[in-house]
Amino acid sequence: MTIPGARRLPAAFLALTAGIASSAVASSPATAATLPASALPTAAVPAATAVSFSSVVPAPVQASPAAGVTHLITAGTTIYVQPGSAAAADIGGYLAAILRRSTGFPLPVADAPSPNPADGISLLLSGAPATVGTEGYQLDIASGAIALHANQPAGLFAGVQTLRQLLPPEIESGTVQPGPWPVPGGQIVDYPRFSHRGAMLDVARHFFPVATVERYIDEIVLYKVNVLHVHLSDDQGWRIAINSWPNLALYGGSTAVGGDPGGYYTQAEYQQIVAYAAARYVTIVPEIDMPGHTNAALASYAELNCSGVAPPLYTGTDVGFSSLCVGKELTYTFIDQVIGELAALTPGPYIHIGGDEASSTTAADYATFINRAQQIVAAHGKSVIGWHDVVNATPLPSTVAQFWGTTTRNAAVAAAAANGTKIVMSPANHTYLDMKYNARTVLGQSWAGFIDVKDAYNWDPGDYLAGVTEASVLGVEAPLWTETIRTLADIEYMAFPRLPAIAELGWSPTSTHNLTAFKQRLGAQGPRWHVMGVNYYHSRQVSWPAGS
Ligand code: TNX
Repeated sequence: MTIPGARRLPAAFLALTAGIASSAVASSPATAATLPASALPTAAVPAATAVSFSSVVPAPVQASPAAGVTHLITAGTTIYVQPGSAAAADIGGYLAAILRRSTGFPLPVADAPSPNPADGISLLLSGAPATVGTEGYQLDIASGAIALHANQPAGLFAGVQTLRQLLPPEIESGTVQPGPWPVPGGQIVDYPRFSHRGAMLDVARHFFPVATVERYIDEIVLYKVNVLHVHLSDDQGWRIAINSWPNLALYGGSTAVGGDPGGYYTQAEYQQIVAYAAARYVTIVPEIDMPGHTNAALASYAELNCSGVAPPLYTGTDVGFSSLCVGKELTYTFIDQVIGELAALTPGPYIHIGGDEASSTTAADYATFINRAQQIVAAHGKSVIGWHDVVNATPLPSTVAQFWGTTTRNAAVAAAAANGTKIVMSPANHTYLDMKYNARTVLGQSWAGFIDVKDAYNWDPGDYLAGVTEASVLGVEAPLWTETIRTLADIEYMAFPRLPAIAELGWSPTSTHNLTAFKQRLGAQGPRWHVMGVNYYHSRQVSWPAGS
């Protein structure tokens, strides 16, 4: 599909993916001590080349720049990590892999010699204030050393993303760049507002290979997104191999919207995605949509249909016509086996059971079905997330409802929240990445309206739905449905620059909310996406720097 105004993808396109190093504290052969003097920096770098603290997305809780102070990453820089922590060593390896590609420096990863190293970049699991919690961090940048302190590895990983954004955009290059590599001095103390900061990718309407999902994970973690919800089944395709029901993937996965090629993940491939995500502090939430959105399953097994007759495979984009047979006991055996296999492959706490748009199921049947599905998920040791329609059943205390409406009032959701149900906020008119930016956008749909940057950013997840207070909100999620989305370039075009807006709403405190400042922060990402080969939409609502 041709996208007007879209960037062509530079050669660095596929070179982006930085590997997480193995847990060994890897040391590259050349250390600062063994480098020739000529490899060490000689000239002072003008501070003006350093990025500003006000360019970081999501906006940090507290950022105190130190005027005139700059730290220079050089060929002599060592990345120190918390001794005895395999996780810290892995994060050190991850940071080193990103920085080595563009700097060409050896950047050895070594155990920190003391709790306060006087040089290098230290990733330490000590010295962070308790207030930053499990995902927050404190970043201190002085001319002599950079120290990142966190209470947990997730906080180090988040802090590393901030550090990346404080380096010049060329740091994201897949090839060696001339530098220099200044980091602005000062202190950042930072932690998230919400624990659930999600993106969703629909791999059912169109299938995307493992490499595309991994690339998307690499892109979203830059904005501290920590959940990837994968919509694994729908009317148009079933995308995960289930050993006890093999035709689901083999037949139900064989096509896609418009008759495009299908595909599915083997269980090993799904586990590869889960592991790739976990190494980047992202929890995978797998979704098997039910009882509606099930034509691919119904086409694969005649016995799942109330009529006993399998419908043909479906490649259109209508919704709401299919349903599992609520009155058949086999339906629950089916769900039990599918969820059992999926739960065994999924370390995260949630299984998403969809539950949306079950328009060909009566209200009573819907409640019966969802209540049984909840019990089945619980029996496999997981909690349910469902689209907010599930509040029309009887949510278990652990069930989370994902709001996808377009209004600020929903009595049933408000009542569930008052009753203890936690809510993930995905209002379609603000967070749906498949909505067009405007009438000229070729990709996407417009049933929930056009969504440009201002629409994605200007709402408050903690004070949006009448009767749903911040305490009931688990977080936010930006879904990308893929009826019209066929390639990685399409995914990127719809996600950027809107996904970082949703990510900021999930992370940053309301005190930092400011559209004018956000347009500048977001604009600063443009040169990074250019270097990374991310195919982003040049929204006119963003203050892009010249040349991005
Ligand atoms: C509604 S949101 C759907 C999806 C479609 C999407 C297209 C939701 C829970 N269901 O099935 O893909 O709209 O924007």
